[in-house]
Amino acid sequence: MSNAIRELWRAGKPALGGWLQLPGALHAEALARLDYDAIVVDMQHSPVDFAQVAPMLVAIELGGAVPFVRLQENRPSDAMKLLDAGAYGVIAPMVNTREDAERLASAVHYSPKGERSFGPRRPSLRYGGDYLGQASDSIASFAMIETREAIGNLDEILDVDGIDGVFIGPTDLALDLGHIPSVDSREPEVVKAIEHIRVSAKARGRRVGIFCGSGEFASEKLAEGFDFVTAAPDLSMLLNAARSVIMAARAPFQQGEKP
Ligand code: 3PY
Ligand code: MG
Repeated sequence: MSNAIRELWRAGKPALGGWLQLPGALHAEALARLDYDAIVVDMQHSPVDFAQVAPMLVAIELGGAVPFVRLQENRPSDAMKLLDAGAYGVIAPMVNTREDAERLASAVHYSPKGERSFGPRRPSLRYGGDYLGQASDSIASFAMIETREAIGNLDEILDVDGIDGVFIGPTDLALDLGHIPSVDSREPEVVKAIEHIRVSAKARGRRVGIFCGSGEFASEKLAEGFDFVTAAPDLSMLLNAARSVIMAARAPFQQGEKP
C-alpha cells in the first residue's frame, strides 16, 4: 500500500491538504472526511504536543485523508517518533542547506537508505510484517524553503535523494526577504521567489508544495502546477466563519446597539 498522495502524483494530479493548529481529534476527523487529500498537523506554530498529535493522526486516517505533520524543527528523533505514531507525510521547517535536507531524508528511511530506527508501532498495525519493505514508499517528505539561504542552496537541496521535494513557507520567506510576513502575498519579490522555487523544483523533477491562507490563492497555485497545496489553517477558518456569523447577527442593528 503506497502513500495515497504519491499515487495522486503518479497519476499526474496534485494534492490538496488541510492544516491544523488546534489540538483535537474531533475536528481533525471531521475535516479529513471532507474533500482533502491530506491533513497536516502543524507542530511548529501551534500548541499541539506529542500526546495530542497521536490521536489526531488516527482521526485523520479514519476520516480518509493522509496524515501529515509539520515538525517543530528538523530533528530526526521527532520525525521518527511521528512516523511511528502514524504520520505518512513529514514536512520539515527551515531546511537551509543540503546537509539539512540530508538529515530529513535519513530520518524517514530505514537502512541502507537512511538511519530511521525500527519501532513502527502504528504503521505495523496497517502494514503488518510487510512494513519494512513498504516503509519508504509509504512516506512522503518535504523540505521547507523559507529563507534566502535556502534559495541560495536550492539546487543542492533539490538534488538530495530520499525526499519528495520542497514546500514553500511564504510567511517566513517574505520576512527573510525584508517584507511583511503575510500569506498569499502579492509582493513582487516574494511572488518572484516563489515562482523561482516552483520552476527550479519542476526542472529537477521534484515535487513542490506551498502553504496558502485561502482557497482562492490555493486554486491559483494548483493551476500553476504545484503538487501539494494546503489551505487553510483551522484557526483562521474558524475566525473567518465566526466573523461572518457575528456580522450577519448584528447587521440589522445599526449605530452599535447590541441586542
Ligand atoms: C511559513 O509561511 O513560513 C510557514 O512556515 C507556513 O506555516
Ligand atoms: Mg515558516
